[in-house]
Amino acid sequence: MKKRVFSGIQPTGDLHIGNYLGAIQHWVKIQHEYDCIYCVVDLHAITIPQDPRILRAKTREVAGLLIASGIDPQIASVFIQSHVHEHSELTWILNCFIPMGWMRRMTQFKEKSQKQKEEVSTALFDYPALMAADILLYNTDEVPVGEDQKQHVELARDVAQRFNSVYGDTFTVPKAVIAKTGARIMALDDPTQKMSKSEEQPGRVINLLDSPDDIRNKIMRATTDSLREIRFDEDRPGINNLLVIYEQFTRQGREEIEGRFEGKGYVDLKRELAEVVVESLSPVQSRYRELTADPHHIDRLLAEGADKVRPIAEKTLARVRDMVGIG
Ligand code: ATP
Ligand code: LTN
Repeated sequence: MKKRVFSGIQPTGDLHIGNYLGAIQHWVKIQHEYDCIYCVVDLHAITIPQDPRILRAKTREVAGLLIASGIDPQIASVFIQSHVHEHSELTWILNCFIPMGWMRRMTQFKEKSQKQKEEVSTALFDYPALMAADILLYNTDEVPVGEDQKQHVELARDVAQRFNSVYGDTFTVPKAVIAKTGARIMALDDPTQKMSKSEEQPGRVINLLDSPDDIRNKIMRATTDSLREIRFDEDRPGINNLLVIYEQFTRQGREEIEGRFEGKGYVDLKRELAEVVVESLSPVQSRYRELTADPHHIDRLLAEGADKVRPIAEKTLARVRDMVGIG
């Protein structure tokens, strides 16, 4: 029996090379080894205000890009969170078992809510409970996520253990799997900030659907420093970030890369990196175009994805309802 992996991604903006290198590439790689379920989490997206038309379009775009990046819907399952109603229902039940104190410790809420102050939704506070429901519905063993989501996965783990100790074995206790270093891609114009989907500043982020010219322009304008040497060095975040992107796309060793650029200038590195990124994204972009040529095709794939995972969710929820004594 293969171990079950579950992960999710929010359709809250344009997917970028940080998402690709830090998460999607890894999801593609593990799909043969694990029983993988990948979810586009539209219910999480609406914890902050969204334009309905854009949300619907982005949800399909993100799913399409996951598949175009190499996630094979015949091998892994790809679906939209709101297509499986069990996510919402289990969230409510878990809410009844999560102490306020645990939720108050969640650092992401503190950061995100600062921007919106009193306007912030109740659901944003409850975001980790929905995430716990996502994970626990599918008897998940492992959850590949970035460092920033580790605390949420640990909450899911704590809830599973608490529920199991009250009612007897119900949930598989999941564990977070954090990708190794090098996976954190920084913004091109400010390498002290993470490259992020919700950024609107042009020049910051390389999106997976950017044209070759946009990619070249953004990389040529990326912030570096006034030194000369091309070397992996975390104290020089600009040049380090460009080298990490080069490393991640080419899969070459660090010494080999430093050797290649010895005696060369930043412009040479940027030119070569731009071509590497353009060439790496080109097959993803053409698969995406093929996949979306018929707009109904992706919807069919997503309906099939939901049909495939729904029975697992239904079974877990039926057991939970029974244990809790509702219905
Ligand atoms: P948002 O700005 O909406 O928080 P995001 O771009 O940070 O979006 P998430 O939806 O939070 O993206 O993340 C999806 C996946 O991509 C996660 O596994 C996350 O760790 C990974 N990821 C996001 N940004 C980066 C980045 N800059 N470098 C590496 N991995 C990243
Ligand atoms: N919160 C995550 C997305 C997410 C997720 C999940 C990840 C929602 N549900 C379940 C793993 C498992 C994020 O912002 N990256």
